[in-house]
Amino acid sequence: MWESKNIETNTIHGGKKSQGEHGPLSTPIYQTSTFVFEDVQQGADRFAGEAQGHIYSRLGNPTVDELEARMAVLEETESAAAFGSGMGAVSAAIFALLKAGDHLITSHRLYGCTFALFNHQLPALGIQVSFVDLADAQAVRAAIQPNTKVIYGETPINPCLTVINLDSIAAIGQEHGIITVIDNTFMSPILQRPATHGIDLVLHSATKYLNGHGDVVAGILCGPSALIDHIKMTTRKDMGAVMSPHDAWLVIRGLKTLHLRVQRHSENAQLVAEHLQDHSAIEKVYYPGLPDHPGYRLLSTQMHGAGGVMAFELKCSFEQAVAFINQLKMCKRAVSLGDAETLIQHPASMTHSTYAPEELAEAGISRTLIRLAVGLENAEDIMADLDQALASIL
Ligand code: 4LM
Repeated sequence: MWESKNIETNTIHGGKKSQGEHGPLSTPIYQTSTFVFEDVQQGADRFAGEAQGHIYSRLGNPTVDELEARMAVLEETESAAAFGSGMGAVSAAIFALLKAGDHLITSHRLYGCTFALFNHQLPALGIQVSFVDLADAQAVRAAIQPNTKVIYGETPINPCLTVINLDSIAAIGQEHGIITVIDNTFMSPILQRPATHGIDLVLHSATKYLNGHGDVVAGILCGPSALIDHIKMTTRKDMGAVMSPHDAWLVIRGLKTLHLRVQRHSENAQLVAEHLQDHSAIEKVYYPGLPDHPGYRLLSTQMHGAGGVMAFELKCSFEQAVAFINQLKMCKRAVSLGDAETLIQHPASMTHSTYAPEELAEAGISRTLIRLAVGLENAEDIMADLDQALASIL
Protein backbone atom coordinates (compact mmCIF):
# COMPACT_ATOMS: atom_id res chain seq x y z
CA MET A 1 0.00 0.00 0.00
CA TRP A 2 1.13 3.51 -0.75
CA GLU A 3 0.24 6.79 0.90
CA SER A 4 1.02 10.43 0.18
CA LYS A 5 0.72 13.57 2.31
CA ASN A 6 -1.54 14.94 -0.45
CA ILE A 7 -5.21 13.93 -0.52
CA GLU A 8 -5.49 14.34 -4.33
CA THR A 9 -2.94 11.54 -4.71
CA ASN A 10 -4.51 9.45 -1.97
CA THR A 11 -7.96 9.51 -3.62
CA ILE A 12 -6.28 7.62 -6.47
CA HIS A 13 -3.59 5.50 -4.79
CA GLY A 14 -4.16 5.53 -1.01
CA GLY A 15 -5.01 2.13 0.49
CA LYS A 16 -4.83 0.37 -2.88
CA LYS A 17 -3.42 -3.13 -2.63
CA SER A 18 -1.36 -4.69 -5.39
CA GLN A 19 -3.73 -7.13 -7.03
CA GLY A 20 -1.51 -10.20 -7.47
CA GLU A 21 -2.36 -12.31 -10.48
CA HIS A 22 -2.72 -10.46 -13.84
CA GLY A 23 -1.93 -7.05 -12.23
CA PRO A 24 -5.20 -5.25 -13.06
CA LEU A 25 -5.15 -1.45 -12.70
CA SER A 26 -8.82 -1.43 -11.68
CA THR A 27 -9.73 -3.26 -8.46
CA PRO A 28 -11.28 -6.68 -9.26
CA ILE A 29 -14.91 -7.19 -8.20
CA TYR A 30 -15.02 -10.29 -6.01
CA GLN A 31 -18.65 -11.04 -6.82
CA THR A 32 -18.92 -13.99 -4.47
CA SER A 33 -21.13 -14.68 -1.47
CA THR A 34 -18.85 -17.27 0.12
CA PHE A 35 -15.19 -18.43 0.19
CA VAL A 36 -13.96 -22.03 -0.07
CA PHE A 37 -11.99 -23.58 2.83
CA GLU A 38 -9.20 -26.06 2.09
CA ASP A 39 -10.42 -28.23 4.97
CA VAL A 40 -12.66 -28.10 8.06
CA GLN A 41 -9.81 -26.93 10.29
CA GLN A 42 -9.11 -23.91 8.09
CA GLY A 43 -12.80 -22.93 8.23
CA ALA A 44 -12.92 -23.39 12.01
CA ASP A 45 -9.73 -21.35 12.47
CA ARG A 46 -11.11 -18.50 10.39
CA PHE A 47 -14.38 -18.49 12.34
CA ALA A 48 -12.41 -18.50 15.60
CA GLY A 49 -10.32 -15.54 14.38
CA GLU A 50 -7.16 -17.68 14.65
CA ALA A 51 -6.42 -17.62 10.92
CA GLN A 52 -6.59 -14.85 8.31
CA GLY A 53 -8.83 -15.29 5.29
CA HIS A 54 -12.35 -14.64 4.12
CA ILE A 55 -15.38 -16.64 5.19
CA TYR A 56 -18.59 -15.15 3.80
CA SER A 57 -19.25 -11.74 2.22
CA ARG A 58 -21.43 -10.48 5.10
CA LEU A 59 -18.28 -10.76 7.26
CA GLY A 60 -15.88 -9.25 4.72
CA ASN A 61 -15.10 -9.25 1.00
CA PRO A 62 -11.82 -8.29 -0.74
CA THR A 63 -13.39 -5.55 -2.92
CA VAL A 64 -15.22 -4.07 0.07
CA ASP A 65 -12.01 -4.40 2.16
CA GLU A 66 -10.20 -2.27 -0.38
CA LEU A 67 -12.80 0.50 -0.25
CA GLU A 68 -12.54 0.43 3.54
CA ALA A 69 -8.73 0.71 3.42
CA ARG A 70 -9.01 3.62 0.96
CA MET A 71 -11.53 5.48 3.11
CA ALA A 72 -9.42 5.03 6.25
CA VAL A 73 -6.52 6.73 4.43
CA LEU A 74 -8.73 9.61 3.24
CA GLU A 75 -10.35 10.22 6.64
CA GLU A 76 -7.00 9.71 8.46
CA THR A 77 -8.37 6.96 10.70
CA GLU A 78 -6.99 3.52 11.53
CA SER A 79 -9.84 1.62 9.95
CA ALA A 80 -13.21 1.78 8.17
CA ALA A 81 -16.36 -0.30 7.65
CA ALA A 82 -18.65 -0.20 4.62
CA PHE A 83 -22.46 -0.56 4.72
CA GLY A 84 -25.38 -1.04 2.35
CA SER A 85 -26.59 2.54 2.94
CA GLY A 86 -25.79 5.63 4.96
CA MET A 87 -28.65 4.70 7.31
CA GLY A 88 -27.14 1.21 7.61
CA ALA A 89 -23.95 2.89 8.87
CA VAL A 90 -25.87 5.17 11.28
CA SER A 91 -27.89 2.31 12.78
CA ALA A 92 -24.92 -0.08 13.00
CA ALA A 93 -22.91 2.55 14.91
CA ILE A 94 -25.76 3.56 17.21
CA PHE A 95 -26.87 0.02 18.09
CA ALA A 96 -23.29 -1.09 18.70
CA LEU A 97 -22.67 1.81 21.10
CA LEU A 98 -26.02 2.21 22.91
CA LYS A 99 -28.26 -0.17 24.81
CA ALA A 100 -31.48 0.27 26.80
CA GLY A 101 -30.86 2.73 29.65
CA ASP A 102 -28.10 4.62 27.80
CA HIS A 103 -28.34 8.24 26.69
CA LEU A 104 -27.58 9.91 23.34
CA ILE A 105 -26.97 13.63 22.82
CA THR A 106 -27.74 14.87 19.34
CA SER A 107 -29.19 17.85 17.49
CA HIS A 108 -32.80 18.45 16.47
CA ARG A 109 -31.27 19.37 13.11
CA LEU A 110 -30.40 16.16 11.23
CA TYR A 111 -31.10 14.33 7.97
CA GLY A 112 -34.78 13.27 8.13
CA CYS A 113 -34.29 9.50 8.52
CA THR A 114 -31.52 9.93 11.12
CA PHE A 115 -33.94 12.14 13.04
CA ALA A 116 -36.67 9.50 12.70
CA LEU A 117 -34.31 6.78 14.01
CA PHE A 118 -33.32 8.92 17.02
CA ASN A 119 -36.75 10.42 17.71
CA HIS A 120 -38.88 7.29 17.27
CA GLN A 121 -36.90 4.00 17.19
CA LEU A 122 -34.41 4.68 20.00
CA PRO A 123 -36.91 5.82 22.68
CA ALA A 124 -39.09 2.79 21.80
CA LEU A 125 -36.10 0.59 22.70
CA GLY A 126 -35.45 2.34 26.02
CA ILE A 127 -32.58 4.55 24.80
CA GLN A 128 -32.86 8.15 26.02
CA VAL A 129 -32.22 10.95 23.51
CA SER A 130 -31.61 14.67 24.13
CA PHE A 131 -31.91 17.02 21.16
CA VAL A 132 -29.77 20.13 21.76
CA ASP A 133 -28.01 22.78 19.69
CA LEU A 134 -24.61 21.13 19.07
CA ALA A 135 -23.21 24.52 17.98
CA ASP A 136 -23.70 25.65 21.60
CA ALA A 137 -21.00 23.98 23.76
CA GLN A 138 -22.73 25.04 26.98
CA ALA A 139 -25.99 23.39 25.91
CA VAL A 140 -24.08 20.18 25.10
CA ARG A 141 -22.32 20.16 28.49
CA ALA A 142 -25.61 20.84 30.27
CA ALA A 143 -27.23 17.83 28.57
CA ILE A 144 -24.58 15.33 29.77
CA GLN A 145 -25.85 12.67 32.16
CA PRO A 146 -23.99 9.81 33.91
CA ASN A 147 -25.43 7.41 31.25
CA THR A 148 -24.48 9.55 28.19
CA LYS A 149 -22.57 7.28 25.83
CA VAL A 150 -22.62 9.06 22.46
CA ILE A 151 -22.73 12.58 20.98
CA TYR A 152 -23.90 12.44 17.36
CA GLY A 153 -24.05 15.31 14.85
CA GLU A 154 -23.81 16.35 11.22
CA THR A 155 -21.78 19.31 10.02
CA PRO A 156 -22.77 21.18 7.93
CA ILE A 157 -26.30 20.06 8.80
CA ASN A 158 -28.84 18.91 6.24
CA PRO A 159 -30.58 21.05 4.90
CA CYS A 160 -29.77 24.51 6.41
CA LEU A 161 -25.98 24.03 6.54
CA THR A 162 -25.57 24.92 10.23
CA VAL A 163 -21.91 24.34 11.13
CA ILE A 164 -20.84 22.63 14.37
CA ASN A 165 -17.42 23.25 15.91
CA LEU A 166 -15.58 19.91 15.70
CA ASP A 167 -12.83 20.86 18.16
CA SER A 168 -15.40 21.76 20.78
CA ILE A 169 -17.49 18.56 20.38
CA ALA A 170 -14.34 16.38 20.39
CA ALA A 171 -13.04 18.09 23.55
CA ILE A 172 -16.35 17.58 25.39
CA GLY A 173 -16.41 13.91 24.36
CA GLN A 174 -12.82 13.34 25.51
CA GLU A 175 -13.35 15.14 28.81
CA HIS A 176 -16.36 12.97 29.70
CA GLY A 177 -15.39 9.66 28.06
CA ILE A 178 -18.27 9.98 25.55
CA ILE A 179 -17.88 8.65 22.00
CA THR A 180 -18.35 11.36 19.35
CA VAL A 181 -19.77 10.57 15.91
CA ILE A 182 -19.85 13.09 13.04
CA ASP A 183 -21.69 12.62 9.76
CA ASN A 184 -19.29 14.11 7.18
CA THR A 185 -21.50 13.44 4.14
CA PHE A 186 -21.88 17.10 3.08
CA MET A 187 -18.11 17.80 3.08
CA SER A 188 -16.43 14.51 2.06
CA PRO A 189 -12.85 14.01 3.32
CA ILE A 190 -11.70 16.51 0.69
CA LEU A 191 -13.20 19.44 2.60
CA GLN A 192 -13.22 18.21 6.21
CA ARG A 193 -11.60 15.40 8.22
CA PRO A 194 -13.31 15.23 11.62
CA ALA A 195 -10.93 12.60 13.05
CA THR A 196 -8.05 15.09 12.76
CA HIS A 197 -10.02 17.24 15.25
CA GLY A 198 -10.37 14.34 17.69
CA ILE A 199 -13.80 13.01 16.64
CA ASP A 200 -14.02 9.23 17.23
CA LEU A 201 -16.23 8.00 14.38
CA VAL A 202 -16.72 9.65 10.98
CA LEU A 203 -19.77 8.65 8.98
CA HIS A 204 -20.71 9.00 5.32
CA SER A 205 -23.67 8.37 3.15
CA ALA A 206 -21.38 7.12 0.35
CA THR A 207 -24.44 7.47 -1.89
CA LYS A 208 -23.48 11.15 -2.18
CA TYR A 209 -20.07 12.70 -3.02
CA LEU A 210 -17.95 9.57 -2.45
CA ASN A 211 -19.71 7.70 -5.23
CA GLY A 212 -20.76 10.85 -7.05
CA HIS A 213 -22.62 9.35 -9.99
CA GLY A 214 -26.11 8.70 -8.60
CA ASP A 215 -25.96 4.94 -9.11
CA VAL A 216 -25.28 3.50 -5.64
CA VAL A 217 -26.83 3.58 -2.13
CA ALA A 218 -24.01 2.98 0.37
CA GLY A 219 -22.49 4.03 3.70
CA ILE A 220 -19.11 4.17 5.45
CA LEU A 221 -17.87 4.50 9.03
CA CYS A 222 -14.23 5.47 9.70
CA GLY A 223 -12.52 5.33 13.10
CA PRO A 224 -10.15 3.51 15.44
CA SER A 225 -9.67 -0.22 14.72
CA ALA A 226 -11.03 -1.30 18.09
CA LEU A 227 -14.37 0.50 17.53
CA ILE A 228 -14.65 -0.41 13.85
CA ASP A 229 -13.86 -4.09 14.50
CA HIS A 230 -16.45 -4.13 17.27
CA ILE A 231 -19.11 -2.71 14.91
CA LYS A 232 -18.12 -5.13 12.12
CA MET A 233 -18.37 -8.14 14.41
CA THR A 234 -21.62 -7.11 16.15
CA THR A 235 -24.21 -4.94 14.43
CA ARG A 236 -22.88 -5.16 10.87
CA LYS A 237 -22.55 -8.95 11.05
CA ASP A 238 -25.77 -9.60 12.96
CA MET A 239 -28.04 -6.91 11.49
CA GLY A 240 -26.51 -7.34 8.05
CA ALA A 241 -26.49 -3.91 6.34
CA VAL A 242 -23.46 -4.86 4.22
CA MET A 243 -22.23 -3.26 1.02
CA SER A 244 -22.18 -5.39 -2.14
CA PRO A 245 -18.83 -5.92 -3.92
CA HIS A 246 -20.15 -4.26 -7.07
CA ASP A 247 -21.28 -1.17 -5.15
CA ALA A 248 -17.87 -1.05 -3.41
CA TRP A 249 -16.25 -1.06 -6.85
CA LEU A 250 -18.47 1.81 -8.01
CA VAL A 251 -17.56 3.87 -4.92
CA ILE A 252 -13.84 3.08 -5.44
CA ARG A 253 -14.21 4.36 -9.01
CA GLY A 254 -15.96 7.48 -7.68
CA LEU A 255 -13.10 8.18 -5.26
CA LYS A 256 -10.62 8.53 -8.12
CA THR A 257 -12.29 11.80 -9.20
CA LEU A 258 -13.51 12.90 -5.75
CA HIS A 259 -11.03 15.75 -5.42
CA LEU A 260 -11.78 17.24 -8.83
CA ARG A 261 -15.52 16.83 -8.42
CA VAL A 262 -15.77 18.30 -4.91
CA GLN A 263 -13.63 21.26 -5.91
CA ARG A 264 -15.92 21.96 -8.89
CA HIS A 265 -19.11 21.43 -6.83
CA SER A 266 -17.79 24.02 -4.33
CA GLU A 267 -16.74 26.54 -6.98
CA ASN A 268 -20.10 26.26 -8.74
CA ALA A 269 -22.04 26.47 -5.46
CA GLN A 270 -20.15 29.62 -4.40
CA LEU A 271 -21.07 31.33 -7.70
CA VAL A 272 -24.70 30.19 -7.49
CA ALA A 273 -25.02 31.22 -3.80
CA GLU A 274 -23.65 34.72 -4.53
CA HIS A 275 -25.95 35.05 -7.54
CA LEU A 276 -29.06 33.96 -5.62
CA GLN A 277 -28.21 36.18 -2.68
CA ASP A 278 -28.38 39.24 -4.94
CA HIS A 279 -31.64 38.17 -6.62
CA SER A 280 -34.69 40.28 -5.79
CA ALA A 281 -36.90 37.16 -5.43
CA ILE A 282 -34.70 35.58 -2.74
CA GLU A 283 -35.29 36.19 0.95
CA LYS A 284 -32.22 34.34 2.30
CA VAL A 285 -29.51 31.94 1.15
CA TYR A 286 -28.01 29.45 3.63
CA TYR A 287 -24.48 28.62 2.46
CA PRO A 288 -21.33 28.59 4.66
CA GLY A 289 -19.34 30.22 1.84
CA LEU A 290 -21.29 33.48 2.32
CA PRO A 291 -19.83 35.85 4.96
CA ASP A 292 -23.23 36.37 6.65
CA HIS A 293 -23.60 32.62 7.36
CA PRO A 294 -22.77 31.78 11.02
CA GLY A 295 -20.58 28.86 9.83
CA TYR A 296 -18.41 31.13 7.65
CA ARG A 297 -15.89 31.77 10.46
CA LEU A 298 -15.23 28.00 10.77
CA LEU A 299 -14.37 27.74 7.07
CA SER A 300 -10.74 28.61 7.72
CA THR A 301 -10.32 26.36 10.78
CA GLN A 302 -12.13 23.11 10.03
CA MET A 303 -13.27 23.19 6.38
CA HIS A 304 -11.31 23.51 3.15
CA GLY A 305 -14.33 24.80 1.22
CA ALA A 306 -18.07 25.29 1.68
CA GLY A 307 -19.22 22.34 -0.46
CA GLY A 308 -21.91 21.98 -3.08
CA VAL A 309 -25.16 22.20 -1.10
CA MET A 310 -27.19 25.27 -0.14
CA ALA A 311 -30.71 26.07 0.92
CA PHE A 312 -32.70 29.21 0.23
CA GLU A 313 -35.98 30.92 1.02
CA LEU A 314 -37.99 32.65 -1.68
CA LYS A 315 -39.94 35.87 -1.08
CA CYS A 316 -43.19 34.19 -2.05
CA SER A 317 -46.02 31.88 -1.05
CA PHE A 318 -45.72 28.11 -0.72
CA GLU A 319 -47.64 27.70 -4.01
CA GLN A 320 -45.17 29.98 -5.83
CA ALA A 321 -42.22 28.08 -4.35
CA VAL A 322 -43.68 24.83 -5.70
CA ALA A 323 -44.31 26.50 -9.09
CA PHE A 324 -40.67 27.66 -9.15
CA ILE A 325 -39.36 24.11 -8.60
CA ASN A 326 -41.73 22.77 -11.25
CA GLN A 327 -40.53 25.39 -13.78
CA LEU A 328 -36.90 24.24 -13.74
CA LYS A 329 -35.75 22.73 -17.02
CA MET A 330 -32.16 21.51 -16.50
CA CYS A 331 -31.94 21.11 -12.70
CA LYS A 332 -33.53 17.82 -11.69
CA ARG A 333 -36.30 17.54 -9.11
CA ALA A 334 -34.77 14.80 -6.93
CA VAL A 335 -33.54 14.12 -3.41
CA SER A 336 -29.87 13.16 -2.79
CA LEU A 337 -26.80 15.30 -3.45
CA GLY A 338 -23.23 15.05 -4.65
CA ASP A 339 -24.13 13.92 -8.16
CA ALA A 340 -22.98 15.41 -11.47
CA GLU A 341 -26.53 16.70 -12.07
CA THR A 342 -27.84 19.68 -10.08
CA LEU A 343 -30.61 18.33 -7.83
CA ILE A 344 -33.35 20.39 -6.20
CA GLN A 345 -35.85 19.32 -3.58
CA HIS A 346 -38.35 20.56 -1.00
CA PRO A 347 -37.13 19.42 2.47
CA ALA A 348 -40.44 19.93 4.34
CA SER A 349 -42.29 17.51 2.07
CA MET A 350 -39.36 15.27 1.05
CA THR A 351 -36.07 14.62 2.93
CA HIS A 352 -37.42 16.02 6.20
CA SER A 353 -41.04 14.88 5.93
CA THR A 354 -40.26 12.63 8.94
CA TYR A 355 -40.46 15.82 11.08
CA ALA A 356 -43.81 16.89 12.58
CA PRO A 357 -44.77 20.52 11.74
CA GLU A 358 -43.54 21.85 15.12
CA GLU A 359 -40.28 19.85 14.76
CA LEU A 360 -39.74 21.36 11.30
CA ALA A 361 -40.16 24.85 12.78
CA GLU A 362 -37.65 24.05 15.56
CA ALA A 363 -35.16 22.80 12.96
CA GLY A 364 -35.57 26.00 10.91
CA ILE A 365 -37.20 24.24 7.94
CA SER A 366 -40.05 26.40 6.61
CA ARG A 367 -42.53 25.35 3.91
CA THR A 368 -40.84 27.71 1.45
CA LEU A 369 -37.29 26.43 2.08
CA ILE A 370 -35.69 24.85 -0.98
CA ARG A 371 -32.47 22.77 -1.04
CA LEU A 372 -30.16 22.92 -4.03
CA ALA A 373 -27.35 20.39 -4.51
CA VAL A 374 -25.22 22.11 -7.13
CA GLY A 375 -23.85 19.79 -9.80
CA LEU A 376 -20.91 19.81 -12.16
CA GLU A 377 -22.55 21.63 -15.08
CA ASN A 378 -21.33 25.06 -16.20
CA ALA A 379 -22.33 27.46 -13.38
CA GLU A 380 -23.82 29.91 -15.94
CA ASP A 381 -26.25 27.23 -17.11
CA ILE A 382 -27.34 26.45 -13.54
CA MET A 383 -27.93 30.15 -12.81
CA ALA A 384 -29.78 30.65 -16.11
CA ASP A 385 -32.14 27.78 -15.30
CA LEU A 386 -32.79 29.15 -11.79
CA ASP A 387 -33.33 32.67 -13.21
CA GLN A 388 -35.86 31.60 -15.83
CA ALA A 389 -37.82 29.64 -13.20
CA LEU A 390 -37.71 32.61 -10.79
CA ALA A 391 -38.84 34.99 -13.54
CA SER A 392 -41.80 32.76 -14.33
CA ILE A 393 -43.24 33.00 -10.80
CA LEU A 394 -42.69 36.72 -10.18
C1 4LM B 1 -30.84 13.56 1.10
N1 4LM B 1 -29.67 12.05 2.53
O1 4LM B 1 -30.54 14.45 1.90
P1 4LM B 1 -28.48 6.87 2.69
N2 4LM B 1 -26.56 11.29 6.34
C2 4LM B 1 -26.86 12.41 5.65
C3 4LM B 1 -27.73 12.33 4.57
O2 4LM B 1 -28.00 13.45 3.89
C4 4LM B 1 -28.30 11.08 4.21
C5 4LM B 1 -27.98 9.96 4.98
C6 4LM B 1 -27.09 10.09 6.04
C7 4LM B 1 -30.59 12.15 1.50
C8 4LM B 1 -31.20 11.06 0.96
C9 4LM B 1 -32.47 11.06 0.22
C10 4LM B 1 -26.26 13.71 6.05
C11 4LM B 1 -29.23 10.98 3.11
C12 4LM B 1 -28.55 8.59 4.69
O3 4LM B 1 -29.55 7.53 1.88
O4 4LM B 1 -29.02 5.82 3.59
O5 4LM B 1 -27.27 6.43 1.87
O6 4LM B 1 -27.85 8.02 3.65
O7 4LM B 1 -31.31 13.82 -0.03
